[in-house]
Amino acid sequence: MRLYTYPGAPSPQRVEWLLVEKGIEMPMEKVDLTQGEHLRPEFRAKSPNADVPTLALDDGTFISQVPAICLYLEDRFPEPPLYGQSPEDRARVIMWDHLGYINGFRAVAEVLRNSSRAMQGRPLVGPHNYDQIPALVDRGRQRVRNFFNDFNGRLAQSDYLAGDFFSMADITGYVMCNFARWIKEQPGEEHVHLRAWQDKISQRPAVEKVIQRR
Ligand SMILES: N[C@@H](CCC(=O)N[C@@H](CS)C(=O)NCC(=O)O)C(=O)O
Repeated sequence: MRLYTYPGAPSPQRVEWLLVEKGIEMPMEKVDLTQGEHLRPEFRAKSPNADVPTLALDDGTFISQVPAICLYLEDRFPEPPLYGQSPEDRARVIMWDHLGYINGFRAVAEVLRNSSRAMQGRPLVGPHNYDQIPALVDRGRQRVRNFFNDFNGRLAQSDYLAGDFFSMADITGYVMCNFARWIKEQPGEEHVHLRAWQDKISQRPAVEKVIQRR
C-alpha cells in the first residue's frame, strides 16, 4: 500500500493519525497541492475528486475519501479499534466523525477558501473551478464558532465524542479544532469541556508525530 498525501493538510492528517495509532507503516508520496499536482491527469486517474489523501492498494485499486480509507484500514487492521466494539459504537463514531467533517472542516474551509488569494477559483475541493463567494466568509466564521459550541456541549456529556472510548471521531474533531487556527479561530475560555478534551487528546503520541511535525 501507498498513501498519497500532503503533509500538514487536515484531511491527510486524519489518515496519518490512524496509521500511527494502529502502528501501520507504508510509503507516503507527497502530492504538492501548491503546485497543482493533484489536478494533473496522472493523479486524477487515481483520485476522481482530485484530492488527498488517496490510498493505493497492492492490487492496483485506489481509494480516496477519508471515511472510505479509514474504514478499509480498520477492517484490515482491527487493533486497536478506532470505531468501537459494536455496530452501535461504529454508527456513533461515523456520526460524530461526519459532524466533525461537515461542521468543522467544511466551515473552516468555507472561510479559508473564499478569502485566500492563493485559492482564487478554488473555493471547493474537486476537479472543477468556481468563483469565490466573499459573503460566505462571515457565515463560515459563525459556523466555526457554532462547531466549538456544539462540540463543547457534546463533551459536557461524554468523555469522548462517540462515548466512553477514544475513536476516529476524536481524531477528526481534534484535527478540525487545529485546522481552525489557519483562520485564527480557537476554542475560548467558555469552551471548558472542549479544551479539557483537547488537553487529554494532545497527550497521545500521534499528536506530536502527525500534528506538531510541520
Ligand atoms: N472529502 C474529502 C476531502 C479531502 C480534502 O479536502 N483534501 C484536501 C486537502 S485537506 C485537498 O486535497 N485539496 C485539494 C485542493 O485544494 O484542491 C475526503 O474526505 O477525503
